[in-house]
Amino acid sequence: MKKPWKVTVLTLFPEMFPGPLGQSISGKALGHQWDLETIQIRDFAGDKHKTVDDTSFGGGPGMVIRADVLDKALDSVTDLSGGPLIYLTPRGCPLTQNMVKEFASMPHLTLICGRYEGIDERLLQKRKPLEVSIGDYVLSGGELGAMVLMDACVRVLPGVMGSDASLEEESFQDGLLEYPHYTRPQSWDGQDVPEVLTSGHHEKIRVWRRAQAEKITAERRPDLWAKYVEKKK
Ligand code: 6GU
Repeated sequence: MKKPWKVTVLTLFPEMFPGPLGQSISGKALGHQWDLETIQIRDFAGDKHKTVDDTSFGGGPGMVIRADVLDKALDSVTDLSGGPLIYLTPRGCPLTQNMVKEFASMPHLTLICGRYEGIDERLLQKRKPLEVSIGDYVLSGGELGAMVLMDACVRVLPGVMGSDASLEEESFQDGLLEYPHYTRPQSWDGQDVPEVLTSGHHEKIRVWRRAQAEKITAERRPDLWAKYVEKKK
């Protein structure tokens, strides 16, 4: 059997994992299509008090994770060369589906989760991780960001989603938001399912869904809509 896709997470809160990734689609695939390893950064502290952070030189609020402690934790990662080293931080490059597909195609990811105000800049200078953000808001730590990134990767691994058809559908609608979905009952709360969907006319359904996806994208996400229009030209 081929080695499963693997993620190593460095964190001060390993108990948070697998958390929600132990449920649903990613949970079923855990131990099969992918593996998760956590490393407690605190285990690499040098003093008896297990100190991992200190105050910021120059003053200001909050604590900074020490470069020496995190560096030792990274030395303990055996398969660092199997893929990118990623630091989850609000100042990183915003995560996209293209990045997700690229990360999922590598054998191994190493994720650094920061807490407090951040990490000593010298550790970043030495290890040069790819800095990744999951959006323009501030979380109290990188752990939720790491879980978001892993969830997005796991669902595109071969053999994880029930049928690869839904992933194909996703790429077919590339750059557009999802069209609306309906299921039984056909009439509910005074609302009927659009007739075209029960017509059995596959080409008409395809055209209707495309038009709906375009309408929703244009209304809600002018940024995505502009890219889509540009690409279609
Ligand atoms: Cl990855 N970490 C933190 N702490 N805050 C964030 C984030 C990550 N992405 C957006 N905000």
